Amino acid sequence: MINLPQKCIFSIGSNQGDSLATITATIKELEQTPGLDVDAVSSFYRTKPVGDENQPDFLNVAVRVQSTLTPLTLLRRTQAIEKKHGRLRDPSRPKGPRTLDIDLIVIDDLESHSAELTLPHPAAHLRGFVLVPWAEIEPEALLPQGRIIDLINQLDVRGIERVPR
Ligand code: PH2
Ligand code: MG
Ligand code: MG
Repeated sequence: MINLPQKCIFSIGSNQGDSLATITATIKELEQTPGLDVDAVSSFYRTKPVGDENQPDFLNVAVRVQSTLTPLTLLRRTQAIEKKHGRLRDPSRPKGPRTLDIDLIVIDDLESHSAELTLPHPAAHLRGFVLVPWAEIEPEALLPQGRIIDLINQLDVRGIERVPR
């Protein structure tokens, strides 16, 4: 059987250590994954922490890939990259500081409600730090809740600043 490539969007975030270097290395590691091609990378954005406000600002980026891997293989790969970068986190702070977080936002129009993977990401439509970078590379993108550019208009995005290249 031939697997057709599927379009996937990743949201990458970091607010511990050298976030710029970590995210840049992560994008290279995604590129080096067999069965996966990175086809668009957004600008980097400095974003105010959401959820747990008592932590440093994040650096966030959106990455679009074409992949023939299964959703769980993709997830395992992102988890391995997170681990390699010493994903330090305090279990008592699920939305707290981290060296690297790679979230799978959508895979084509796939819906998943398994224990390991919910697709589309259940909070993506509420998070400016996911939608603003994503809209830069894919302004026409849709979520079940609507067009991402319309969703952004309903959010407070004042804490999100594009980092000049
Ligand atoms: N990630 C979180 C919690 N809060 N805030 C911003 N700005 N960016 C993130 O990537 C982020 C967050 C948990 O994954
Ligand atoms: Mg996250
Ligand atoms: Mg995550």
